[in-house]
Amino acid sequence: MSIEQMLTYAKQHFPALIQPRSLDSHKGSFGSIGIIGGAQGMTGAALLSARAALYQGAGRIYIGFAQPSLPFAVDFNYPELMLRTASDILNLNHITAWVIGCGLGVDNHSLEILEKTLTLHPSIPKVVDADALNLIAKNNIDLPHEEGDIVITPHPLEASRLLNLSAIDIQNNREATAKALATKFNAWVVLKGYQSVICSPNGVTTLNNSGNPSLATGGTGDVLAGMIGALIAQGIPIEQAVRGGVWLHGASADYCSQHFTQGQIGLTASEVALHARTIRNL
Ligand code: NPW
Ligand code: AMP
Ligand code: MG
Repeated sequence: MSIEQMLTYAKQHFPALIQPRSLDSHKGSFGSIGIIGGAQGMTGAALLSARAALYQGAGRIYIGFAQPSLPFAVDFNYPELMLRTASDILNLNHITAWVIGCGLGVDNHSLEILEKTLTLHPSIPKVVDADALNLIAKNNIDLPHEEGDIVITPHPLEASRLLNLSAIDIQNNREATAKALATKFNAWVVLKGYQSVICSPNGVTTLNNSGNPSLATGGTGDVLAGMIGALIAQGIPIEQAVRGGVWLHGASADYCSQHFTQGQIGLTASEVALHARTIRNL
C-alpha cells in the first residue's frame, strides 16, 4: 500500500486511531501504561515495548523490570520512560492498561510477578504476551478478569504451548486456533505471523493484511504488545485497539520497507515502533 492508500484504509477501518486530539487535552487524557517484563538478559524487550507505547502517545509510561534491582536508573535514549522494579509498579493505582510478558522470563520470580499482576488488578485491561503466555501454559494459570479486557498475542510456538498442540497443527489451522484460544481464555487473541489472525472473545476472526517478512526479527512482537497496550491505555475502543494496532504495526513495517530499508532486510523493531507514529499522524 502506498502512504495515501494507508490513510484511506485507516480512515475507513480504524478511524479511532487517527482522531485529532482535543485542544484542552493533557497527559492525563491519554492514560498510563504499566509494562512488566525485561528480566536479566532480556531487558531490551521491555524497553522496546515501552518505546512503542511512547510513540503511540500514551500519557505516562512505566516499566516494571522483572529483576531484583534496576538494570539502570534512566534510559538515556528515552528519558521519558519511568523505570521501576515490577514490585514497585504493581502498587500503582492509576494504570489504565498493563502489558505483561515481554522478556519476563519463566522462573519462580517471574511467575510470582505474573500472578500478582493478575490478582491485584483484575479490572484493568491487559495485554499478555511472550513469557507470560509461556508461564500460563506451563503452570495452567487461568486469566481472571472482571470488566477489564484481556488481549493475548501468541506467536505459533506460544500458541502451541497454550493448547498443547504442535506448532505445525497450529499453522495448519490458524483460524480455528485463534478461536479455540479466545474461548479458552475469554480474551481477544492475536495469533501472530504472516497474516495474523485476530479473534474477538466471542469468536469473530479477521486476517490482518499489512506487514511483511522484514518483521521476522527479534523484538517486533514486544513492540506490538506495547502498541496495543498504549492504544487501550488511552481509551481507544478495544476492537480498534487490537485489530487497528496489529494493522498499524504491519503498516509501519511496510512504510519502512518502502522508504528506509528499501527492502525487507535489516529493519529494526525500534524503527517499527517509531514509524507507526507517522501513519497515525498522516
Ligand atoms: P522454530 O525456530 O521454527 O522452531 P520462543 P522468543 C517459533 C524475549 N525477547 N511461524 C520459531 O520456532 C521475548 O519477549 C527479548 C512459525 C521461533 O524460533 C520472550 O520473553 C528480546 N514459527 C523471550 O525473549 C528480543 C514461529 O517460535 C520460536 C513463528 C522468548 O521469546 C527477542 C521462538 O519462540 C525476544 O522478543 C511463526 N510466525 N514465530 C530482547 N531484545 O530482550 C515464532 N515461531 O522460543 O518462545 O522465543 O519468541 O524469542
Ligand atoms: P514475535 O515473534 O513475538 O517477536 O512477533 C513477531 C511479529 O512480527 C508479529 O507481529 C508477527 O506477526 C510479525 N511477523 C513476523 N514474521 C512476519 C511475516 N513474514 N509477515 C508479516 N508479519 C510477520
Ligand atoms: Mg514475542
